[in-house]
Amino acid sequence: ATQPTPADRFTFGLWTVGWQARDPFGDETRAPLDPVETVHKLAELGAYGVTFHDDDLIPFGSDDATRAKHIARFTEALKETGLVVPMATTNLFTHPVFKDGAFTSNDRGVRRYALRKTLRQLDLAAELGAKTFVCWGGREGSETNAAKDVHAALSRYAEAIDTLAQYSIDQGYDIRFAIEPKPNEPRGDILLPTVGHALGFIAQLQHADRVGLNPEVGHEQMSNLNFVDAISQALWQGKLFHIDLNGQHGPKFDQDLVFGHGDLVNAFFLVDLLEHGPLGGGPTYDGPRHFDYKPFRNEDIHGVWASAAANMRTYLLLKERAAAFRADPEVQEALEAHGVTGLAQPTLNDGESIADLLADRSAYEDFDVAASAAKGSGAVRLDQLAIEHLLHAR
Ligand code: XYL
Repeated sequence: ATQPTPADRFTFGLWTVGWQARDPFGDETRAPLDPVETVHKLAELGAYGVTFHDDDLIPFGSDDATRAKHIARFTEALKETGLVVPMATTNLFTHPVFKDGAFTSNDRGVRRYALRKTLRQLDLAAELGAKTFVCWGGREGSETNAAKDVHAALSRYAEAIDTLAQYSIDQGYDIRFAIEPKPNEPRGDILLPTVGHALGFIAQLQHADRVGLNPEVGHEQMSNLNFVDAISQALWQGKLFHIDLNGQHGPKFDQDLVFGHGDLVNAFFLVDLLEHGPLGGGPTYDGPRHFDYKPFRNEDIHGVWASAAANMRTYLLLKERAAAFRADPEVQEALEAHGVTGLAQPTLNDGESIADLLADRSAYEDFDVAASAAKGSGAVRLDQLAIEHLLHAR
C-alpha cells in the first residue's frame, strides 16, 4: 500500500508547498498558493492534515475583520475535505521586528510583542483542535558573542515557554509544546541547536511535563549528527511530541529536500524506528508524520504537488521495506545472535545487590576478557541485511 490515506497521518505545513522559492540570492519563482487550494489538493493526494504559522494563513498586519475572513475560508475548506490541524506554530522570524530574536530579543518590547503574537496563535490552535504547538526559535541566537548574553537569553527563553504553558493550563487547552532545534540559518548560531541541547533546556522548565520536541531530519544532519540516534533519545525520554520529516545531504545550508531524498539509509532506519520501535523493543511514535520540506526552486506548481506526493510515497515505500526487514527470520536470528536484542536485558539480575555483583567471580575474576575482546560484533552482517531489504534485494 503505497497509496497514502488519512490513516497514514501524513501532514504538511502550508509553508512547504506554499514556498514561493525566494532565497538569499534570488526572487520568488512561484506565485502565492491559496491555503484553501492547498487544503483541497493535499486532501486529494491522501494527506491527513495541515499545519501552519499564523502568518501563513493570515498575512502579517491584517485587521481583525480580514483575519476572521481568512480563518473562516480555511475552516470551511477543512470541513469540506475532512483535513485536520494537529499542529500550529508562530512566525517569529520573517518580520524585521524579530531581527534580533523574539522571546530572546535584547529589546524587551519585542519580547512582550512576541509573547502576545504567540498567545494569539495559541488561541487559534486550540480553536482548530491542534494538540501540538511548535516553537522554532529561528531568530533566537546571534552572530557574535559580544552582542548576546546567552545566559540571560536562556532565562528569557524558559520564561517564555513556561508562560505559554501556564496560559494553556489556565485556558484548559489540551496542547503540548514542541521545541524544534536547529543549529544555524537564519542566525549564525541559534539557541537550542540540537535535540540534546533542547532536552537539557526542557529539564530546567517549570512546566517540563508539557514541553517536548519537534526534531527535524535536516536540522540534526546540518550538525553532522545521526538523526535516528536523536529520535531514539527523544523517545527514550518520552519527549518525541512531533516530528519534521525531510531530506538533507550533510552539513551545509538547510536543504529541506523531500523525505528520503537525502541520507536514504538514515531515513530507512528512522521509519523502522518510528513504525516498529527500538530493535530490542520499546515505544513507537504515534503522532502525525509531518513533512517540512521545500519543493525545488526550479519546479512549477506541478512539481510542487509531485514533490508533496513524493514525500508520502517515499515514506510508505520505506515502511514496506522496514516491515520486511523486521519480519525476516534471518534478521531476527542475527539480532539475537549478535546480542542486539539482548541489550534490553538489565546488566544486574533482578534484586541483585552491588555486594552480590562484587562477590560474583564470573563477572570479573573469571571473566574471559581476551575471548570477549576477540569476538566480532556481527554488525556488518546486520548492516548488509538492512541494505538488502532497503534495496528490495530480499
Ligand atoms: C525552518 C523550520 C520551520 C519550522 C516551523 O527551518 O523548519 O519551518 O518547522 O517554524
